[in-house]
Amino acid sequence: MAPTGAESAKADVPALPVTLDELVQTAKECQAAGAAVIHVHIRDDDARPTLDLARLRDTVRALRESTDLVVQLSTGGAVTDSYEDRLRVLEAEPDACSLTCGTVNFGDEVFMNPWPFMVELYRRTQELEIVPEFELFDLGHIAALHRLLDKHGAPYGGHVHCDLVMGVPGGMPGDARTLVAAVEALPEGATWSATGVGRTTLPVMYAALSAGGHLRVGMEDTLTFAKGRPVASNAQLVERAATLADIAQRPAMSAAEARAFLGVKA
Ligand code: KMH
Ligand code: ZN
Repeated sequence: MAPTGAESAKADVPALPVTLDELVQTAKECQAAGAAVIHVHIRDDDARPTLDLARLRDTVRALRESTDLVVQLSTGGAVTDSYEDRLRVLEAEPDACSLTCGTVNFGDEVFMNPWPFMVELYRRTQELEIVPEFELFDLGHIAALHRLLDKHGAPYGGHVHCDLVMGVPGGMPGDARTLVAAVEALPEGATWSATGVGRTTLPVMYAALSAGGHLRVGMEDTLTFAKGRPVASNAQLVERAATLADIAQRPAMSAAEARAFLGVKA
């Protein structure tokens, strides 16, 4: 579950959780609705994206006190964040972190993930025993993931877990045939979730459920619930995903099951 992201403004999306209290409340609601992992971006007092380390530490602590969710901090941040700040995120000691496997056009911006940065981030996850979730925005990112594993060994957690982020303008499209192509290219034994951004939310969710994947949903990626109907809350998106997963006979994992599945440090 990805409740906030770095791209939307609170002024435009009043339901977006931006304070610590809002984030914790959202996390509790989403866990009750079936979420097991929270992918976290935080905001400053003016609701702008920040990677402030003290705030990240407070956030990890507060989420652990109030929920059992696997706490996965974003190392992607906002497109304007420095590599140094993005690497420092790991010092907040999360259970897991995102690790994007290549640069990608990101709407009108560029989300920068050059090879040396990827390698440094990966080595730090191994040293600090933080489970990386490999974020794949494009098929070329999967080739970079293979190269990373070949050169730098297995991830902490014991197996490779990925998230296909589909439908970003500039990345791979969010449709079933692209999802199948991406899944077929993943490393042997990898597990994966998928996320469809914007109007690709539902096609990607159905495709992921039928192809054996897990789901990431939330207001980082989806602001429209249905045509003409803005998302009311993150829990609304989690409830829909959990319902579809139940119908597909692939019910959501508990947070405890997700911890064991991902190999999170006890
Ligand atoms: N906000 C994007 C530039 C991640 O969290 O690792 C990057 C992003 C990916 O959201
Ligand atoms: Zn993110």
